[in-house]
Amino acid sequence: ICFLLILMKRTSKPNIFSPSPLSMKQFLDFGSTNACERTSFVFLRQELPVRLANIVKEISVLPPRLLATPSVQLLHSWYIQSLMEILDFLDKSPDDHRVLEMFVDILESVRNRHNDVVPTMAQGIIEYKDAFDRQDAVTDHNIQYFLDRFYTSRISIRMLINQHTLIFKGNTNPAHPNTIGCIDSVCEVTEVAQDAYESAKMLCEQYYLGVPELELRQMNANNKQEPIHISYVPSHLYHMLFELFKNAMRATIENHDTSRSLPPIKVMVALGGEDLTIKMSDRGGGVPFRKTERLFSYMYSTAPRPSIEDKHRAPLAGFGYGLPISRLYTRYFQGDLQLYSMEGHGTDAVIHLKVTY
Ligand code: W6P
Repeated sequence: ICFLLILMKRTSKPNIFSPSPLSMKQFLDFGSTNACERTSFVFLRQELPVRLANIVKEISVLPPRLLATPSVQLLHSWYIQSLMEILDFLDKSPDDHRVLEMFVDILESVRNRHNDVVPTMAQGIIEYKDAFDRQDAVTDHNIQYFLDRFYTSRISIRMLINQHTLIFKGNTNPAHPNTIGCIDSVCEVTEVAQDAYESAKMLCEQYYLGVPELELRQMNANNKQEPIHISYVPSHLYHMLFELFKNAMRATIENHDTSRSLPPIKVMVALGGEDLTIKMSDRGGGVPFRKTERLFSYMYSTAPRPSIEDKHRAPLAGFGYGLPISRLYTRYFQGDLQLYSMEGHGTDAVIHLKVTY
């Protein structure tokens, strides 16, 4: 592994250690045209080590005192372990079906090993901040840069693993003929939005006395009669919308402490030729412009937390990493997530997704 890491030169020129990103179209094409397990195996046994090794390398150049925290050490060991397990397949025959079966099992155990990466990394950042640097801009910027790349890489690795294991284990799911791995080629956006609202509503009602209503509208410019559906990963979309709903609900309630009726959360879904856009508007009083960037900051989000005792009390606050990670999900398929706030009034959160046919 040391040898491998030394070989990975720091260069802008693509080489065999450079990741090969896949587009939504490539995922769809790959999964639908008689998906070949052998081809997928040969690609992944090269591609996953490249991506894992790049993460290991980036972890190893973290600030020494962050690298030294038990949480980051633990994470680091997971990545090295997974890297070794997958490298083990480089000399195995792709024509042996037992090798292919073993590979699927290894991928599943790799995925499970890394389930708690986000809270573990967050813990590391907290330890680092508590012990050393306070909120200085340089540290904040560097941590932001590292974590954006780290979590993007994690999203991409999990996507590759999920596609392979879902497509090649237990074969196709007859109940969902339109799914290709974890991609739904007719993902009903408003349905996902409804589901995300209902879940956030349950949480919200548990801790507050009320919940703002949902007003959901849509505009399909391509075909006014048709419901809106796109090729997308429903779990990603759900994750983002759930996060946005929690934020919008909390802001609305905290901004209307005494009044009886809460202004609704309005969601507009629009489909054009190129973009699918989802706008969620709350009247939660907004955030000052100077502070909107902080909503995406890992450093600020892990900042002086409401302490352990408060943990049961602030469920809608989430982990704090919800917004930055949601934005990474959108960017992973060339979309984006932006916040426009009017202090004194409310906030619009806008998700832009690229449409793939
Ligand atoms: C707020 C802050 C925020 C973040 C994300 C989504 C909605 C909102 N509303 O006040």
